[in-house]
Amino acid sequence: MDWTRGHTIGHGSTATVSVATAVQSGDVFAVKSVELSQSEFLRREQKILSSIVSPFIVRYKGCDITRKHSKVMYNLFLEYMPDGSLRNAIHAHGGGRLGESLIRVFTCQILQGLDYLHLNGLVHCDIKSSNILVGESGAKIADFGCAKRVEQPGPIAGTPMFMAPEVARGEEQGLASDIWALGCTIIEMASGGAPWRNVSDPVSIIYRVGYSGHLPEFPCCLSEQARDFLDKCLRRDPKERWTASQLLAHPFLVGEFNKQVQESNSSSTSPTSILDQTFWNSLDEPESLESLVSVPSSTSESSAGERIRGLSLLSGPPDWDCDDQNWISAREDSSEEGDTVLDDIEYKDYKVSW
Ligand code: 3AM
Repeated sequence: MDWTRGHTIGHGSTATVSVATAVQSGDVFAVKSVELSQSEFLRREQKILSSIVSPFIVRYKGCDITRKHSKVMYNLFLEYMPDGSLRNAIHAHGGGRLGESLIRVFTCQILQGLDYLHLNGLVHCDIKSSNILVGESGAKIADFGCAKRVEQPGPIAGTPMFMAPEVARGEEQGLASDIWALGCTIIEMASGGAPWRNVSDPVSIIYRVGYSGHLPEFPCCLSEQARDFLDKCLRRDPKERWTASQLLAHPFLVGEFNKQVQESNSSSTSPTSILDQTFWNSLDEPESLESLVSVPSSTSESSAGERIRGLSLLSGPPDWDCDDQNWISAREDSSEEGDTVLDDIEYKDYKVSW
């Protein structure tokens, strides 16, 4: 596939992410790029993402290897998620915390993604708000650079602030560890801050998580139901933590889950995905975006779509104009500026087995 690289969206821990456009179709997608010699995490991500499909996981669109200046780059193509990370969405929202009805919608979507992964024997190993991306259809799990098969032994991976106690102690990293991290992500959404307060350096965090016997503080703004849900995620003993399937049936989520399933299964008058564009277009503009985002669950009659749409409008559309001069052609004759696609044989030589 011929493609052109657009402006840089951001720099992650393993790669630089840019917008890209397919030359023939004009389709816009995201490309994660890193030098081939440092592409271990990205190739691991490719291996996993290319084997899974879920509406709750960012979609894989291919990969290639290009030459840019004197560097050989590994590129991973992904569905473009226009509203960026959930972390950004939390911070973009006034007050830096989300209302409970929106927390419920996002939690339900992340959990459906986790349920799918776990049923397929995969552990994500790095669930946190900056690894959840938001688009028109809501939240999707991204960044599979640390993911592994559940039975696969391997080094502990992830982010200390979100590590479960058994992971911090280096004992095991299994399906239940993702559930703990989901609990930490809910705290991020509800408080706008880190799950553990007053600790910042990784060693202190690991000690606190692994050995203190404490739990992160539950945000006081959450309802009893939401706090009970958190309690089922944040059990220090991984055997006591609820599974993704059990949590989807918890009273905090069950109504939302049934609604999302119904919406996705319903007829042509309803969206095929809960936030189908036609569906968006048929919705009335909200009177107040603020009220959509923070409306309390007890009084909310709005659909998941309306609530997330409110959030996406608050965070603003991407700025397509700012970096136009940086667009380059992937197959330019001159390799001075652009990425030059290397041929398939060279690419296959670099594929890793996992
Ligand atoms: O640096 P920020 O948080 O603004 O959200 C991701 C992050 O943005 C974004 O790239 C940055 C580095 O990871 N990102 C990652 N994958 C993306 C995708 N598929 C993406 N943005 C849109 N679509």
